Amino acid sequence: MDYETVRGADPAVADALSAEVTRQQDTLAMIASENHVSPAVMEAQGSALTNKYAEGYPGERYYAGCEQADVVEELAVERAKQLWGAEHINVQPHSGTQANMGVYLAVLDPGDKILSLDLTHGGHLSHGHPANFAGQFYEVEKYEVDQETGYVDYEGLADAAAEFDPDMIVSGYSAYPREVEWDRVQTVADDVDAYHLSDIAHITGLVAAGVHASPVGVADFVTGSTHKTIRAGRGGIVMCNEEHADAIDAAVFPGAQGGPAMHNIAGKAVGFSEALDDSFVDYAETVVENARTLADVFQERGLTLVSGGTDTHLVLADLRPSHPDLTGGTAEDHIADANIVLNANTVPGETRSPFDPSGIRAGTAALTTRGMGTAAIRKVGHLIVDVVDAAANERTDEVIPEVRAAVADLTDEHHLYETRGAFAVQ
Ligand code: DSN
Repeated sequence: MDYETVRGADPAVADALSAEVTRQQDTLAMIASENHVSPAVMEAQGSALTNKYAEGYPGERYYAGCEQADVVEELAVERAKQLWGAEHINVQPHSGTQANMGVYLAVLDPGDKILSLDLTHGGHLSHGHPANFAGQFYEVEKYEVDQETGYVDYEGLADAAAEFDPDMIVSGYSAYPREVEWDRVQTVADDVDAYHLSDIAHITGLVAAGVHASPVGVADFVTGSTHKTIRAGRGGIVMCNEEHADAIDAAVFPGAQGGPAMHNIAGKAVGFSEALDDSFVDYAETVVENARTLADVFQERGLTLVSGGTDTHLVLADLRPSHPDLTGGTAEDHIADANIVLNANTVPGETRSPFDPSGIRAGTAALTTRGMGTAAIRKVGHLIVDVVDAAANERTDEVIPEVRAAVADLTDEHHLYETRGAFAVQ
């Protein structure tokens, strides 16, 4: 990808865009919230719809000239309904956080109470962190995972709900490797007469493929992002029953947003269509199988995993027991130096700063898109631990060049835009 047209207009940006493609080709993307979309999704996102204002919804726009915007949005909605089975889906949120904002605005008043998982236990900023609007507009209390097991402490959640009497309980997490028991959260929400928002941003694709239980039809609201385990480009969605449809639509626009990013909605439509292909189920199953393999290798090599494994696309390692003097941030830097890109992450019972926490989080969605199976993932797992061990033993100068060479073999074998797994595009 040379970005020739951009280069003619703006060589500096073209250089950065080309270098980014090279970076993605030459590194292993293991940030659990990242993936690689198909060229078809990218082309749709780069389409003329970026020029169009289309405030409103199909058939009810505030501006003229929205015929094609309507076609694209209706396709996105129809395909999303097939993927997740919700009665009503709004595909306009610019991101998962904007989707959550839409839900809060739809049914909460400022000052209402939200009960959500602690950020250091796997929650998300938009579930009520003080630095986010949700923590500033609403009164927020936290529940936790059981620090022994790493699983959501559903009894603790029930106790916290009985004491706090929330208006909304948020389930669905950003750094939680286990299957969420939506019914158990719903029971608690019913007991305290609270709304239940299930934020499946990380597992949207796993839920669509049926490899993780679905909260649709259980929780009042389900939000997701469209660029993590589903490869439909950057954005968000909100799902609900017809009962809440008008409130959600009004909360997303004009409540939280102005004009929808129609080019991104086109990307969603294309990505959803790709995910409706039978091959997507194979993809999602392989993502989870690969994450389990990564978890096995990490444990064989002595790392301690939060919850002892995974049911999803991600693993979360607590470095403190095996490498007490190595922070997640230092590990992340050295691993990145070896061309494997993952992120430092807080862990339950965190004793360090969120800016340099004690864990590392790694996901398999992007590597699976590159066509990697368990044999390749085993190699990757060993390479990561080679670097972690080297960082703890001050042997990085010797080990990182070896790991970089092994990563280059893997990235050459699993080329990004020539053999994209199921799509085999270009
Ligand atoms: N930043 C995303 C993640 O990495 O989990 C969530 O928004």
